[in-house]
Amino acid sequence: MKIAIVCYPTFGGSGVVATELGIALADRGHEVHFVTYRQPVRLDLLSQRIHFHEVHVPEYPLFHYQPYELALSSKLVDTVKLFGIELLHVHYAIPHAYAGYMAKKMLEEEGIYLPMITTLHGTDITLVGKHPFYKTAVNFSINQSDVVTSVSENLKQRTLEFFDITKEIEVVPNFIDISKYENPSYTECQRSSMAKDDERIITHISNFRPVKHIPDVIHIFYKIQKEIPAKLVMVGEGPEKENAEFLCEQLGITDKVHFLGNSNEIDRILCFSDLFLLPSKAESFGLAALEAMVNRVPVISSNAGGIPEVNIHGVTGYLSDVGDVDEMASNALKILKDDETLEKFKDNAARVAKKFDILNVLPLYEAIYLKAYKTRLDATLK
Ligand code: GMT
Repeated sequence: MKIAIVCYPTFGGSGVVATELGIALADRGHEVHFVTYRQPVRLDLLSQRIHFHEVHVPEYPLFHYQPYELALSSKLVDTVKLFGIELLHVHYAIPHAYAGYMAKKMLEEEGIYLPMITTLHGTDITLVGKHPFYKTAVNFSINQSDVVTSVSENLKQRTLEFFDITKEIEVVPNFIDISKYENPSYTECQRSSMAKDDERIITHISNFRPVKHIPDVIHIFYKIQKEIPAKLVMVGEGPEKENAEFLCEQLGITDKVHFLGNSNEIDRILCFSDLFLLPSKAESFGLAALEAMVNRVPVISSNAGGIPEVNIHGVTGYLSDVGDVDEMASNALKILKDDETLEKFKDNAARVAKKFDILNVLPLYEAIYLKAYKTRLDATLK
């Protein structure tokens, strides 16, 4: 099938999922066309069946806001016509579902029917999408999609609660390619570059937005390092990073915290991590937690949104109410207290992560594509 994928190309879960999905689809013989404003960060290989089409938004002095949706919908129409695209999959509703709908309508004028699948990822519903300024258009474009999917059961329920949805929402969880971890390309884990042998390594990876509760990460670590030798590795960039660095200074723990910035090699960091922290205020799924688990890293998290569908309390880590840093720190110490307990949690994390193997999830997307493709055939026969 020839599939166009629209996503955010930056570091962030929805873009990562869209990219990994596109790569896996191409491996299965589909022709995949990414349409976005920059080459997606995890797409480092443009193979024969993977294409990237850049959306340009030329600056014009009259515009206070550049019309990205307009440029995206135009690019989609041109790409569909030029490459004979049969299906459109947009990741993150805002503004992708809206631009996709416009492209659909323009193509219909020319007798081309383009089925559109919209995957809801999280803040496109819970934070941004339900804002009164966007809600009407988001609601409309979700309902105009041929198939709607959400990355967790919790996000599906939130969507039904916040919006007036007339479409069925299918839950397709995020995934991980387990085979990559069975034969890792990195041979040795460079733990000694980060910490001494007797120190536990705690890691957090995110885009450092307020929703991630970055100060909670620091406070949890502060409590841990008072009890046991430990280092904190902070991976990512974002608006909260500077405050986090300042907080570490205030608490006197700067020498124990490494800020690494954005990284494309998170597996090389997670391979030497003993614990992952995700105290988010909202999280539809928590892909970062799953990436930690597949690397045998237990997770201390909040119980927000869809996290409990991934991190299993008492098995792969522990869940606490948002903001309860005392409980999160004491649960972290429970896991880290001795090697035997830590090993047990590590094994559990890896075992539960296997449930989200791409081999289990890709067929769900392929079935959805076939269903959507059928609507195209039906429309063409009319
Ligand atoms: O929150 C992020 O880190 C980025 C954001 C995105 O859309 O890129 O992530 C959302 O989608 C991810 C992939 O489906 C989920 O794993 C994250 O939980 C979700 N983030 C939130 O709901 C806050």
